[in-house]
Amino acid sequence: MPRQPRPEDKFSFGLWTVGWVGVDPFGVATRPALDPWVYAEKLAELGAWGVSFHDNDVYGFGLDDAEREKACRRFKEATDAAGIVVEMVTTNTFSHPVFKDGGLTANDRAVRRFGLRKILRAVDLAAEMGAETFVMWGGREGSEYDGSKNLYAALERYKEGLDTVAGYIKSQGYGLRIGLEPKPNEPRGDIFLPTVGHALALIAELEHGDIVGLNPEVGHEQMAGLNYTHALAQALFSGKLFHIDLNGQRGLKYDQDLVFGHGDLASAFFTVDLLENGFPGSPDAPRYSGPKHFDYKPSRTEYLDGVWDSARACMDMYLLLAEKAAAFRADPRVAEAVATSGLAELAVPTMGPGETVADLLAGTEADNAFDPDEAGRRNCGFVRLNQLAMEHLIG
Ligand SMILES: [Mn+2]
Repeated sequence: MPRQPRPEDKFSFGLWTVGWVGVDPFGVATRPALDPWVYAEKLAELGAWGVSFHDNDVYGFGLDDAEREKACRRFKEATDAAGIVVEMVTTNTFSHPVFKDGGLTANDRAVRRFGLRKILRAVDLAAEMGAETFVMWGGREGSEYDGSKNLYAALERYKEGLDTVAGYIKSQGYGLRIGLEPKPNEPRGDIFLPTVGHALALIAELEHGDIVGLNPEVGHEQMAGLNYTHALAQALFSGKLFHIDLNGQRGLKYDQDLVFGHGDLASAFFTVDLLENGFPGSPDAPRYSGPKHFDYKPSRTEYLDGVWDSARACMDMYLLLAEKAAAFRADPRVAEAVATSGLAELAVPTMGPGETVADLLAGTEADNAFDPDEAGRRNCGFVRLNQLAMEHLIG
């Protein structure tokens, strides 16, 4: 039996996740599209706390203001009635052909102006809906051919676009923060801001970077062969972990968007351990307390029952892993293995209080007696520690 999610778990789903009808580059839909409010009501029934959407998940691309207003009101009434929070809103600047060369970094200036105006309208919508995070995934910001882009100007335009949106949020007094979502490729051959590190570097160049942070996605980091837990850690270290996208990915291939934990299970275990238990030995380090947002796709083999099964599975995987991680941390054998591994010592600064570089170069009595060969023979015990984690994970 799946575990019953609680509101304090803050599980949230994109409308486009359960709403994906199975269209892929090789085939048509394998299931029907339901109205957006039906997905929200069903997610609430399954125990989700929140929901998120792209502007065009709720109203069509070409709709006029009155139709747009009507669809948004209908959706907001449904979410309020179902007791589900709209925690994040984002903009679709990738589906329509106008965005085939990007929304903020298209060579065509008229397209960029159109894209920026669409994003600013979605910011207003996010504020109306009471969302706290505005995610910006630049899926079409990129290139297939390096000769087709002035890469310097592309970064300047990305910066200009982000500062315009962040400046607008501040000028309107909206309580929104922007979460950039890195991805290395797909749909573009190479997407700008391919990893968390690239995004942090651009944020550091922004005028309004204080309200711009990250929304790292499991699969997007793993598609680049990177470690998602390390990505979360780096974003936390920089005070920039504003939102997360959980899903599953199995290695360096197309964006699979599997159920959370159905990809690299050991990695998912340590992700949940970090989210639930924090950095071991650094109790004062930043923690993530935002929504656990799932951005996955119910596999194309599933009909509607399978859609709900997969949404339930995302939440259940997280809760199962949280139980395993808690048991791992509480195990006295783990405490002993942690002590052997010297894990706690990493939190001790390398230099002593008030110590100068000259002091360090002169060395303490211990420094001068230090035997590197003996230290090189130390058994770190990391394998034993990891085996205990695996024992808890599959035990
Ligand atoms: Mn995502």
